[in-house]
Amino acid sequence: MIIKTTKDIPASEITDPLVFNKRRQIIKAMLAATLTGAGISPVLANNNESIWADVPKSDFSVDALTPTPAELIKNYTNYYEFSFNKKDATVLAQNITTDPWSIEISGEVEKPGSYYLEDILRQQTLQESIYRFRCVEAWSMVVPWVGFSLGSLLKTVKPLSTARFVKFTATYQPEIMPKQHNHAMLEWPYVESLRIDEAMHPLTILAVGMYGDILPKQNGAPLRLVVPWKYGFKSIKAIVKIELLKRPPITTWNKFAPHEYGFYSNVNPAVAHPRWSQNSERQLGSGFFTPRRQTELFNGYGEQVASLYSGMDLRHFF
Ligand SMILES: Nc1nc2c(c(=O)[nH]1)N[C@H]1C(S)=C(S)[C@@H](COP(=O)(O)O)O[C@H]1N2
Ligand SMILES: [Mo]
Repeated sequence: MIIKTTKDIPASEITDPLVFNKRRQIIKAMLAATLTGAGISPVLANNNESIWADVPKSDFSVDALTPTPAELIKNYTNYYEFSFNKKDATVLAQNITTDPWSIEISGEVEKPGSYYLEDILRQQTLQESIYRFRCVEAWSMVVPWVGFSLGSLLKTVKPLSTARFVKFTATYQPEIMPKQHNHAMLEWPYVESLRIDEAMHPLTILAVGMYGDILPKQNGAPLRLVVPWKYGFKSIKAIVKIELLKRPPITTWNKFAPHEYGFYSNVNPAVAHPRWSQNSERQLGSGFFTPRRQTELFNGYGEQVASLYSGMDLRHFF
């Protein structure tokens, strides 16, 4: 369902230069209006703490999963543009300006263009998706994301039949992202990609929030990909460009070490990383004596996604 709020908030108000600087507040007001319009509790209008506390649950959200405490998710971040150290990355990421933010969508589409994030949000239905998240480094967590379906966004720009891959590009801002001065190891900006059917799959979301509130900067604000059946590095943060392509693009980690980081990077306990096993994982927040979790094929989402790879040798296409 697409909830339109154009009636509630005139477009003139959104483009007004005075209001321009307050886009974050606009998003809050807009979402409050959206949810009220949908008959959902308007509590959030005055509540700055968790603006999206009442968004409906996605069909793919697993209630039985206990989310990892927010403080752990916020303080254990991989954000290589800022630092290779998880704590430093968290601190340095606070320098990113996420507002205003626009996203270019181009390539094999009928309607390419550049869109302000809040204009995209006005067309999309936000949902909470409680997903498992598995990093290739063999740690994992459970995150209550707030986001919308990537497929639903892609449909608005009308992909051509020639579109077979989706390329995502993260922001490039060496002024505030110290590691982007060095292109020797990783190439910048950070790039990731999905096959078009993976991108259109309803499990695949673009997240703008977590724990009912705006996404913390270190977790990829204002907009990041979340593909829960793949290793975490596929879930690119701070996206500024989405391109639909005929051919698979070169991606950051695959280029850096092709034998270690495959294009697919589906979570698979049977395919070890060349330097460590992927058979089990350390759950963030678990105690010293808590046993490691047995890693599941497709991170436990096999029922939903295994058919995307039927007939493929997952060892070869790792
Ligand atoms: N732009 C960008 N996106 C990124 C990364 C990064 O360094 N830069 N790291 C990836 C990796 S390796 C992981 S595990 C997840 C971490 O997400 P989190 O910090 O929100 O837990 O983000 C992924 N997306
Ligand atoms: Mo990762």
